[in-house]
Parts: sequence; structure tokens; C-alpha cells
Amino acid sequence: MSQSNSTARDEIATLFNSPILDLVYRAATVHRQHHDPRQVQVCTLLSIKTGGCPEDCGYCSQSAHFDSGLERQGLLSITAVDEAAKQAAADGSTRFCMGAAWRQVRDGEEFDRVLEMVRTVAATGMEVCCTLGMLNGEQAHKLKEAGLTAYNHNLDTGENYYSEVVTTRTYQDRIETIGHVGRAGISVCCGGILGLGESDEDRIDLLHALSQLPTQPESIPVNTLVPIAGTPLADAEPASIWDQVRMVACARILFPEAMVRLSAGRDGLSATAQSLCFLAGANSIFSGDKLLTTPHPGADADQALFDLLDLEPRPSHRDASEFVEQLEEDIVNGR
Ligand code: SAM
Ligand code: DTB
Ligand code: SF4
Repeated sequence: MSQSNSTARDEIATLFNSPILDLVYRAATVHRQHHDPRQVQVCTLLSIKTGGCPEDCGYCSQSAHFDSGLERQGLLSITAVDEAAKQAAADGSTRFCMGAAWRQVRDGEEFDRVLEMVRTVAATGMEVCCTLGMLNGEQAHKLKEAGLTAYNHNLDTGENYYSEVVTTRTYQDRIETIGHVGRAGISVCCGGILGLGESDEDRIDLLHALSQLPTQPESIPVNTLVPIAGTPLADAEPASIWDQVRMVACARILFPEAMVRLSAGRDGLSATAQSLCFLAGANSIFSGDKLLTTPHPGADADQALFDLLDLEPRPSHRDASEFVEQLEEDIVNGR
């Protein structure tokens, strides 16, 4: 690690270890300088290919290495995706994310169908995100041409702890895919999971790794483990609400312009706990009563929460090209 990298990590560690109320206050201030705090983006997630994944991510219901009892589903039809996307747009979502339980994208009929799905969703006017596992530069360009806004590929945890959770790919594999995504002009959605048995040092490493990515993430999902029976992490010690608030606040301070997405694990959070996360800078949620495979609060509970807190669904985030322009402007101005 170079001197500047270790200095940056020290600064992140100091931030991470600051008293929680100071951290929330600072994050809330940054949040208000860069975003309208009343607006929370509502996104929809659709599993376009479910289960039977060759990877061994120890938290995942979809890995073929563990018996979670999940029913497998082959790649959906374009019609099914079109219907789900139109429904999501009608329900007020402004971002539609399609997830496939693949180790990597393979060229051929299925990838061509995914490209068509991207075109179909883009036609609704929503932002389009995909999470399909590893991909190469050419595949990233094809997705960009089809109209993809963002690609989700999480680092999940710190590099030192990663091999305790996943053995079928490396941290470097993840970073390479993210590099292809950024170079193709697709915005990077990259975050992690809390509650894998990781230490605070691993969480600081994750924040540091995010800050060192070849393209800065425009979107940072903060997931909390939804324990899945049959997986190695089924009985992991749950992350506390303070762990979640701390991670959200650090992400907000370190990435002021990014969307910080309160993602998996929201089903277990009270309205009070979620309010703290919004105060600390979370400004996006997934809607619906199911995430990819796990239960989620559902539209009625979310509407009640928005009413309670006087929140409103945020319109579409600017597109990737505007984001890249902003980054270039920031670099020129030394920000
Ligand atoms: N297969 C793709 C990949 O490897 O990137 C994408 C799908 S995967 C479900 C996307 C992310 O969901 C993972 O990186 C992880 O952070 C999160 N995730 C998966 N299972 C989870 C669980 N049980 N609880 C919380 N988050 C989970
Ligand atoms: C992300 O970081 N969180 C979302 C999205 N990316 C694809 C998915 C979470 C999946 C949670 C587990 C499940 O429902 O299977
Ligand atoms: Fe497969 Fe993604 Fe689940 Fe890992 S997280 S097992 S790559 S679907």
C-alpha cells in the first residue's frame, strides 16, 4: 500500500471511529448540502434468473453450493420483464434493477436477451441497472449501448475478510469487472453487506476500497445480512442498527454525491431505525414485498413510513453521462 493510500485509510478509520452522534450530525449536514433530504429514490428489483449459481458466496440463497431450498428459475422472458418494468414505473419507481444468479456473463442467446431486456426497461424512462456477475469490456460496452445506466457489483467486505465469505472468485476479480463497467461509461453501483462476522477493521477496509475504485461509485448499497437457512452464515451474529447507521453515515460523508441505498435487511428494521438511516444520509430504498429472494417490507409499510417522515419519492437521478461530466468538472477544479 502506498503512503497516500495508508494515509487515506487512517482518515477513514478516524471518521469511522468517531462518536456515533457526531458522525450522524456530520453526515446529515453533508447530506443536506448535496441532496434534498426529503427525497428518497424508490427502486424496483427483479430476479431475472434465480438460483443454481456456481459461486459460493456464504450469505446467498442462490448459491448451488448450499441447500437453501430455493426454487430455481431460468432466465425470464422479455415479456415478463416488460410487464414488471411497466408496473414498477406506474408504482413510482425510477430505477429498475435486474439480478441474475450467474458467476459471469457469457456471450450468446441469454446475454442477447438481457440486452433486449435493458432496451425494454430503458424505454419506460426509468434508470436501468443490472447485476449479472463478472463481465468483460466488450460486454460492458454492449450493455451501455443497450441503454444501461448502472451496473451493481459489490465488494461486500474488506479484502482481508473476503476469502472467508467467498472462495470461487477474488477481490481483484471484482475490481476488474468494476473497471470494465466504469470505462464503458456505465455508472458504478458498489457497496457491501454488514453482518458477515466481519470486524470494524474489515468495514473500514471496505470503505477504503470503495474510495480507491478506478471509477467512483455513484451508488452505494448498504446491505445487512438476511440470514438464509442452509448457508454457512445462517447463524452469524446480526449487525446492530448502530453498525448500519455508522456505515450509512460514513458512506454519505465519503461519497457526498452518491446515492446511498438502504438495501437488504430493511425488513427487520423499525421505522425509528430506518429514520436514523435516512437522517444519516440514506436516500434510496427498494420497494416491494420481496427483494431478489428474501422478504421485504412492501408498498403499504413504505408508504406509511414516507407519510410519517414527510418523505417523497425522488425523481430519476441524473444519467451516467452527466455524472461523468460532474466528475471531470470536479477534477479540473481540484475538488
Ligand atoms: N450474482 C451477482 C453478483 O455476484 O454480483 C448479483 C446478485 S447478488 C444477490 C447482489 C448482492 O446482494 C451481493 O453482492 C450481496 O451484497 C447482496 N446479498 C446477497 N444475498 C444477501 C443476503 N442474504 N443478505 C443481504 N445481502 C445479500
Ligand atoms: C444489492 O447490493 N442489494 C440488492 C441488489 N444489490 C441486487 C440485492 C440484495 C439481495 C438480498 C438477498 C435476496 O433477496 O436474495
Ligand atoms: Fe451467485 Fe451473486 Fe449469490 Fe454470489 S451473490 S452466489 S454470485 S447470485
